[in-house]
Amino acid sequence: MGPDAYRTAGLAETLEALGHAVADHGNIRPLDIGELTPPNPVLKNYKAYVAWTRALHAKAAELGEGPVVPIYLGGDHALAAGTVSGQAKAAAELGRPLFVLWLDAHSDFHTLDSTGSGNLHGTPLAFLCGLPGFDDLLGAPFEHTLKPENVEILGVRSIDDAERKLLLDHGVGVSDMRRVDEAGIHNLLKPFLDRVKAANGLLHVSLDVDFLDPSIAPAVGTTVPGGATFREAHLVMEMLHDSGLVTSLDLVELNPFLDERGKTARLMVELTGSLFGRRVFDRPTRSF
Ligand code: HAR
Ligand code: MN
Ligand code: MN
Ligand code: MN
Repeated sequence: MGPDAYRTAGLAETLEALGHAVADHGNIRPLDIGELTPPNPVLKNYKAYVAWTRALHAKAAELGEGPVVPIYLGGDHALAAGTVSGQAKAAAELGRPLFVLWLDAHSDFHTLDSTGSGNLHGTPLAFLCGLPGFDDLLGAPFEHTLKPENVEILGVRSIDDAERKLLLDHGVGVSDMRRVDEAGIHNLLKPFLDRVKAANGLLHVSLDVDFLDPSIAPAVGTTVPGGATFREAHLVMEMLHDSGLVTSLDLVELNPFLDERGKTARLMVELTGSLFGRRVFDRPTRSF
């Protein structure tokens, strides 16, 4: 239902009003993958994870070659296993490194072994960074793994013990909400964007609804108090726009059943508008 909620909330119209040409590629379907035995009995919807990842990977590998900026509408954050792996493959073909900004209350860094809940939306980032055990997802080892230091998880405030250890062992960039409060979100994002730029990198942004504070974005199944404010979230999007670096985007975890009259869907659309160039006030540049 997520993609239709974004359509209803005016995502295409918002982007068109900013001068962008928009093509809606419609809803993707999962691939038919036959029988598959989950490697761990606790995993939920494992076959669906594999089937969707393969379909999304193929689509993202194609769109990632450019010149478009794909926006992937979820659906669950498990979607990123397919979209980011496809973008990473395309980036490798272009000979450029892929960086990922993961805006989320959670770090989604469980392996298929370490997850206690079996909720697969808690695992995509571990797959993308090349942790072992995920070979079913693409039917072969993933070749274009992200460098953990090229990932920045921003705004996180819920990390399980097993994830904390894995994040530290692999050197993933993590800026938790305490650091956001102490340093200011601008001061955490700026050095990361500078690194992407210096490396001539491509930048994928994966925006989980629960990055936002539940008071402004209630339509998500896994709310965590103390999320990004309306102003912090817009500032992040405005900085991303100004950087000119963003080459792909996920909008994930929206559950329209939990929304209050479309408020969360509209906010996500507004934030996307800011990422694509909406601003409050611009003084024309004058030289005197
Ligand atoms: N870490 C918890 C688990 O593995 C919660 C994961 C929740 N993930 C999302 N996406 N909602 O960020 O169950
Ligand atoms: Mn989910
Ligand atoms: Mn997530
Ligand atoms: Mn989350």
